[in-house]
Amino acid sequence: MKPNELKYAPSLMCANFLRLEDDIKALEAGGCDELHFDIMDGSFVPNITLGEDFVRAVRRATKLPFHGHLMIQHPERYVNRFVDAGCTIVSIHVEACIHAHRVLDQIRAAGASPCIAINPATPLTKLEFLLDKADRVLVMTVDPGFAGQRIINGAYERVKILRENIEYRKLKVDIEVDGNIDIQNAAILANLGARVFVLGSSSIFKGNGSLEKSLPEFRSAVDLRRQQV
Ligand code: S6P
Ligand code: MG
Repeated sequence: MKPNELKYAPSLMCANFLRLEDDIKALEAGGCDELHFDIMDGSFVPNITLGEDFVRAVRRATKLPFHGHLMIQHPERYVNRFVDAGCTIVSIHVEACIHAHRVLDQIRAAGASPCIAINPATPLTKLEFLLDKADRVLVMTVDPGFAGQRIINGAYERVKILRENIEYRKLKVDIEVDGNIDIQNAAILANLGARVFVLGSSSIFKGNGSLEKSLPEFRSAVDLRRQQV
């Protein structure tokens, strides 16, 4: 990613499944950078959501990068299946796998970009010896499991600390934030160092407007708001 570039990743869990193909085309027309797939197993998180068949079906509709956010225990069992289905970026949770180095290597060997995800209550020090294995950190700004939650305030400080650590170590790792990303939160988090933003029911999927318009409007609104926060 270019140093100051911001990317937006609509979360398909928040989309209207009855008109998914039209909405994906609208998101593409609106300048969408990548699509975010929330994969939940009913164990690591209470909810059960999308699976590999869903990813495979959406892959037939677009060439956009796909980020599979695996909220599942022992994700090493499923990494290759989700890459085969079309994921080009795969996140595993630091809380969900015992041998995280091996799983990040597994993701890269499978041909995808490895990302490490971390819950709001997990100390950032858990990432210390993993950062050089990942292209990206997915900082959860809510406890994962559901859309429509409120941001946990510690998220801001966590992004700041993480960015400083990455810069100090001269690593090439992007920070992505996920959960209750609205214009205000995105602007603050962008100024603190976040570069990729998951968009759900707090932003472009709120209401029933045109996604082709709401995505570029959100992008412009964040750019403007960053000068005020
Ligand atoms: C949450 C999941 C997220 C949500 C997204 C929803 O467990 O990882 O990706 O889909 O956060 O967005 P919002 O705006 O409803 O929080
Ligand atoms: Mg997610």
